[in-house]
Amino acid sequence: MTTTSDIPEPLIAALRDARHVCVVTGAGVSAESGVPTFREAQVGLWAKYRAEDLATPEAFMADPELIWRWYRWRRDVANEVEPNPGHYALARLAGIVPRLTLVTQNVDNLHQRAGSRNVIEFHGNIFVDRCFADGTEQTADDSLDVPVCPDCGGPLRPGVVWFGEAIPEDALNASWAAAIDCDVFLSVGTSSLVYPAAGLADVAQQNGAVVAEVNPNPTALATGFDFAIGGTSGVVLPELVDFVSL
Ligand code: BV8
Repeated sequence: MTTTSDIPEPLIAALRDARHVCVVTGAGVSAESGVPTFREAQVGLWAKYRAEDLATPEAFMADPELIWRWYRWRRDVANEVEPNPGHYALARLAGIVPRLTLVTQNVDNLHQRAGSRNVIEFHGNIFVDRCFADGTEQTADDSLDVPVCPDCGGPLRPGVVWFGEAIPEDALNASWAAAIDCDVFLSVGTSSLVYPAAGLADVAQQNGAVVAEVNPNPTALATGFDFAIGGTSGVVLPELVDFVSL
């Protein structure tokens, strides 16, 4: 069987036989929708900042107005784009394999808009607002530069997980359990630099799963995986799902 994306036949066979498939996605899955990846140089006003330096509680406390401007810009970007064939392929795969667990590091809601259900949002969701003090979900008054919590009067923050913050317990536990239980683990569109998300592939491999990466730029972890497919998710995933569905 020849494929334009060089998808190895043993991987397709493993997916066809799989009882449980776990997929972890990163910013690369949204790249073909037009959302800049997390570590790509930022554009325009944000070109002079590194995302890692802005996505921290320290940055928010130092300049909440700047951080709200950054997240509102990212919300606008996410709202202006559409899911791409890679997102839709993963939603389709969920209807083909007996069980699929989709864990995303992305905060842009594109998997959900493509029809994926029960998405585990490992790093939260950019469209959720939370009280900075106690993390309760609130509704921001977007007319304010820094929206305030109706309960405590303190600042609200975007409902994402910043560097140095713990992953939401339910998301961490569910992802960990899926990595342990799955037969095939797909790491798609992530640089595998951020932990604990990047550690899930190893958990899967230690528990006997077949592990494959889909990324046009092989990551440092890829050499330890069973397969590394050097292509974009918008091209590879639809083809992979077509072959699995045959
Ligand atoms: C934690 C949400 C502990 C926000 C994000 C010092 C102090 C504290 C912690 C640490 C520390 N040193 C290290 C750590 C751990 C730290 C970490 O891993 N740092 C790294 C940088 C070394 N991790 C944490 O802090 C985590 N928490 O450890 O807590 C703890 C425990 C208990 C109590 C308290 C604390 C929390 C990390 C979460 C950070 N938040 N996002 C926001 O979005 O604003 S992470 C951020 O990186 C995004 O979520 C992003 O998804 C994620 C990973 O990046 P990628 O998705 O991989 O994106 P990237 O741009 O890097 O790569 C894109 C890839 O796609 C590339 O490989 C590219 O080749 C590929 N690609 C491009 N186009 C395509 C494509 N692939 C396919 N198709 C294409 N078309």
